[in-house]
Amino acid sequence: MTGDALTLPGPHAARDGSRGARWTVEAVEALFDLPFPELIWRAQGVHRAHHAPDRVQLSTLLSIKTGGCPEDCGYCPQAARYHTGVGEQALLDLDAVRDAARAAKDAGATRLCMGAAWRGPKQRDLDPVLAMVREVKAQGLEACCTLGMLKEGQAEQLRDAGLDYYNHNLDTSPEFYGEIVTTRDYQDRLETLERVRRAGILVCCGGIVGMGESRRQRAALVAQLANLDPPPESVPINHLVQVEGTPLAAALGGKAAIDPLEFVRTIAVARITMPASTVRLSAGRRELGEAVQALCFTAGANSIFYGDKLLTTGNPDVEADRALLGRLGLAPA
Ligand code: SAM
Ligand code: DTB
Ligand code: SF4
Repeated sequence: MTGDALTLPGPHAARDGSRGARWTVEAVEALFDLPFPELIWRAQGVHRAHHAPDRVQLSTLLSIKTGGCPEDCGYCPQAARYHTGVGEQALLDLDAVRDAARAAKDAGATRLCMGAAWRGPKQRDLDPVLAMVREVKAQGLEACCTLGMLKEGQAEQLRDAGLDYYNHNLDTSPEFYGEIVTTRDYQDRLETLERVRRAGILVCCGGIVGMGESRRQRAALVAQLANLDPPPESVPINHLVQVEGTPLAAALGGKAAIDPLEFVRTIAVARITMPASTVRLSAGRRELGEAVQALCFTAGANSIFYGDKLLTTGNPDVEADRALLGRLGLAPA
């Protein structure tokens, strides 16, 4: 193959001068289609131009309200309607959050991400969460929340409490979304993201791969993320964790829906299309194994969820992660 054959379209320049460059699905798919070494080489180049190549940001997850969720996300062990063995727990108290924040900081994390299994918070839910945000900040950590859809005014309250990031994932492409979730739509997700952005909170927004989507649909997810204006500061790329009792685990039967190298490609394409963003190698690291994780870092991932647990499922333990980063010559950011 000649060098010319690898010349690809990049983002389209803004037509009206008001928005940033836009990626077409075709241009993103063309990146996916590159020979693997070429794709990784390009991603590594973009990574080095925008980030310290040997640094990895560490975020610790804490489930502040577990299970019993009314939504029907086909991947999620916390949806009340699926029988996954995840029971419903009340909102954690402030002392438990303080303890978790201290433990995360002592272990070397710089951010605590608090997740709640809600469609969205009611005001009586939000008040105690605001106190949690203040407490996490008082412990010297960045604070992130993922609470579902936000109503008018709620993002401003979170911002005033000191929230740094709000996580709200687009999860998959607009075309595939309706096959995974029916209790809300893509536009609902975009509206919450807009509220977060307008309030001046940093945006954490990514998705899940390995749900049975096509490569084109993965490309369409990445294009959606990259075309947010501006792109999210933080982009979590999750590999589906198949949890027994969820519709997706039943449909896929415990067999991974994609080749692990396709997951690495997704990380590389996210890195190229969102050069300044932090790309987080998120759920599914235990299942991916260390060699694939090493490829993900090489492809431009520069953040992980760090701690023995995600929200309800397992994550590599902190000693294993420290050892892995050490073996790769990577250091916490
Ligand atoms: N309820 C809120 C919401 O849906 O926005 C916040 C918590 S929800 C658990 C946060 C994200 O976790 C989801 O958007 C999804 O991307 C991810 N997630 C949930 N279950 C997962 C699974 N089994 N594998 C990979 N990612 C998952
Ligand atoms: C994100 O993108 N992944 C995290 C976090 N944001 C909230 C959640 C992963 C959850 C994996 C399944 C579980 O542990 O319940
Ligand atoms: Fe509920 Fe969030 Fe799980 Fe969907 S992903 S079922 S909204 S906790």
